Amino acid sequence: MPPEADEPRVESPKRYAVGFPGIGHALQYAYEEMGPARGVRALGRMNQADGFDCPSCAWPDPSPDHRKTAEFCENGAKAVAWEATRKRVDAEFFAAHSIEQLRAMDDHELEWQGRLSEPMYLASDATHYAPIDWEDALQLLGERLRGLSDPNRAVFYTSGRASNEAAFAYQLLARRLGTNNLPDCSNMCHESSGAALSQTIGIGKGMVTLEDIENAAELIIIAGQNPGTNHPRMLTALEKAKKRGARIIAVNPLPEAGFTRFRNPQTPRGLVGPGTEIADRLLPIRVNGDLALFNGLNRVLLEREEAVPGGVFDHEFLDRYCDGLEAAKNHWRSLDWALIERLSGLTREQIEQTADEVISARSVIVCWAMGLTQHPNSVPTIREIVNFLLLRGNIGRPGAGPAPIRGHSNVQGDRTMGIWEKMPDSFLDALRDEFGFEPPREHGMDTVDSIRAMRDGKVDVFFALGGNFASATPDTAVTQAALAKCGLTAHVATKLNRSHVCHGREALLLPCLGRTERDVQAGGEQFVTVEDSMSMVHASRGRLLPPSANVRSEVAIVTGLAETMFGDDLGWRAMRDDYAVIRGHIERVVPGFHAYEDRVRQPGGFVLPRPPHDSRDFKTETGKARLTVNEPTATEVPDGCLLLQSVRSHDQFNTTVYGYDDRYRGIHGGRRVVFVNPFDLRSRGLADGEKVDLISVWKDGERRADGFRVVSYPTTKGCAAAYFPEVNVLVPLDSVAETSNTPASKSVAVRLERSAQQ
Ligand SMILES: Nc1nc2c(c(=O)[nH]1)N[C@H]1C(S)=C(S)[C@@H](COP(=O)(O)OP(=O)(O)OC[C@H]3O[C@@H](n4cnc5c(=O)[nH]c(N)nc54)[C@H](O)[C@@H]3O)O[C@H]1N2
Ligand SMILES: Nc1nc2c(c(=O)[nH]1)N[C@H]1C(S)=C(S)[C@@H](COP(=O)(O)OP(=O)(O)OC[C@H]3O[C@@H](n4cnc5c(=O)[nH]c(N)nc54)[C@H](O)[C@@H]3O)O[C@H]1N2
Ligand SMILES: [Mo]
Repeated sequence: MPPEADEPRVESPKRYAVGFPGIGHALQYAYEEMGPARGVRALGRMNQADGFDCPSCAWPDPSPDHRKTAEFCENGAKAVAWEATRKRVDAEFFAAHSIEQLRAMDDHELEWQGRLSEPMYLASDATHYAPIDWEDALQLLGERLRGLSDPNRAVFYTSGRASNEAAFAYQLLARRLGTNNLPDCSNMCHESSGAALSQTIGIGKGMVTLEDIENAAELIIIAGQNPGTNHPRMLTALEKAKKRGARIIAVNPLPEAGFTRFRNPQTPRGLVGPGTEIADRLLPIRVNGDLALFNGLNRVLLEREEAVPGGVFDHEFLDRYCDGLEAAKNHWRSLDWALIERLSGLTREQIEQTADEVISARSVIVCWAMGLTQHPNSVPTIREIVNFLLLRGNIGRPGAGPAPIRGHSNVQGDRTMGIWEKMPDSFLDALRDEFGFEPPREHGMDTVDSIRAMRDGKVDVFFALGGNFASATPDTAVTQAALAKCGLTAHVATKLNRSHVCHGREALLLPCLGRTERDVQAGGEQFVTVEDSMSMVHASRGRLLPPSANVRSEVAIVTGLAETMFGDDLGWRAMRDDYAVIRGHIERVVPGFHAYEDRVRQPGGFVLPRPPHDSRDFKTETGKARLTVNEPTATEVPDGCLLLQSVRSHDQFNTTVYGYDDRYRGIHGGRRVVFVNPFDLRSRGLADGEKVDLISVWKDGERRADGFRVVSYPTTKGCAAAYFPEVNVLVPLDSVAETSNTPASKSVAVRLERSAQQ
């Protein structure tokens, strides 16, 4: 039986990350799920030049000559163990469990059941999924797609684990059908980063390499990111930076464990020694206070520059490469410190002290993740960070630049491959020239728009290449009702999840190979390719045996479906037989992929061009990097409410819940907890350990989530935190970031009410 969640037990938060307990946990998972032999084999091949890419986060690998024998982290090991489990979900399992029974299971229990091992079909009004053979499944899905009155009544969702090859084939299928409805998890993730960076520096990706962090940056600011849990191998890079004298400032409403102390599991001293202090300073910002903070920092930089002209700004860089400086300067001059302090929750003194550290550093990197991207004002916030970097020429030279740290292992690659509802015409033209059909030009729907369309009865087929749409999206009740309105929901997946039991009138489950597994097609054994957070493209080759003979690769499923719909018109069969054929297409369609096959076969792969980083070439409308004016704002919080952000525990990967502990924050055996500052508890007459209901308050009404144990915790006053996806039910569908349309899942005003049942 899966372990059950019961009353969460709370102890004091950890002051250090990793070390022996971390390694122990990783190996325990590996052993339980895979058995010793398969476990050792799997972990030994992870992130090696001839092995598979870790299916967990998108942190880059060191260059091949610097890799350790065990180049993985605790959470990567969990991800592999979870995928390589020996448990199976087959026809027998589905015969024994009705949809109703499956719905009663929580997210952990659903995935814990094991690997999906044969295709399944749920007929309309049926109570159980029943087996279906592959040809019939693809035929049925193909017929439903071909039968649409309008191709825009189909939605093709992607989660960021799909390989470049699968993603390319998938977007080709959608566009061949005639729609750009290609929402993806990125719409909920780094879309705000992509939008802000495209507007200001002309490319929506990070401009920093691992070398920049490890060997060159003098100051690294980490805002809205929890690397100890979500990008653990980043701590190794930060430790290297620290050892050569770099300073690190964390900006976070929570004092996350990775910032205080890191015990590097890759070195013997790291396991037992005192560890490295990672952050020199933590700025305990108010949730959503970053736009005000960076405005304040820029204001101080301007003041210091005006006091000593030429002492702070990089005029040569600003004159030659940037525009918009004068308007931005006028804006910063007009700022009101009282407002900055109120919105950021930081004092002018703290901001001035930080600015002075910035001025004494010759090179500065700003890293960020979901703490900055999931607010209504995320796009201006990130633009203000770009301003901050541009003022001192901190882009396009060693040790400097913006570093959005990506989530899913190939989320950046999927976008490069055309998984986007708004791909530019240049991409669509290249697709037309390569394949000889006219792709649709009208922009498609992103994640939030897709939910709206489903809710309004405008979607007949929802098809997902991975992910867990029903749990990962906002406004859970609305989204799940929206999914039920679709004619057919079809999922290519490795494990059972909420989206498979919150289905349309009919549903299909198409089980696929995971990244750790051998993929043999007619043309022999295949490998796939992925792109990490720092634009490195490299190969990934699975080594483990597939979970059953009846699962297919994502590429085989997508191209097989295309063949049932269009015959072999675009050469789908050849793509399936040999993925090098797909890479050949990619090479001709996507810029930066010349000699793809040769270069990706080199150990470590190759890096895609990043014009601002490589040659200070900014492909914006004006050909210059753009300074912008971004008024300081923060999410409104009605009287008596707290600003709730949703975070990941140390025991989950997004909606995949490995277990009920969050070791670093001192939580054990449960996930329904809410972290609140002791001051805010006292002022509400609440005490640690009591149960509260969370009520979100937004202009369209209230939403509630019941029964959360209060944890008295050193988060910033006025703020609270709880786990994603438990609190997604509180996030209003229409509460989104301007421009990027990303759900504002870290800016939710909530009221706490003592639960009736304690
Ligand atoms: N083990 C593991 N690894 C993962 C994932 C996982 O679930 N588990 N998910 C992957 C994915 S898809 C992603 S996108 C990344 C996510 O990586 P993170 O962004 O690190 O993930 P979150 O848990 O959402 O953490 C958000 C952090 O931002 C802080 N924060 C919240 N609001 C604010 C704010 O307004 N301002 C500031 N300055 N900070 C704020 C929170 O306290 C928290 O430390 O991780 C990837 N890696
Ligand atoms: N409140 C709140 N909501 C959030 C967030 C937040 O911070 N707060 N974060 C957002 C972010 S950053 C993201 S990226 C999204 C994540 O949204 P998604 O990417 O949709 O969700 P995941 O939980 O990563 O998907 C897990 C499922 O993927 C399937 N899977 C795993 N491996 C594979 C594979 O190799 N192939 C296939 N086909 N399927 C596979 C399994 O069936 C598993 O159940 O959630 C977003 N939602
Ligand atoms: Mo993400």
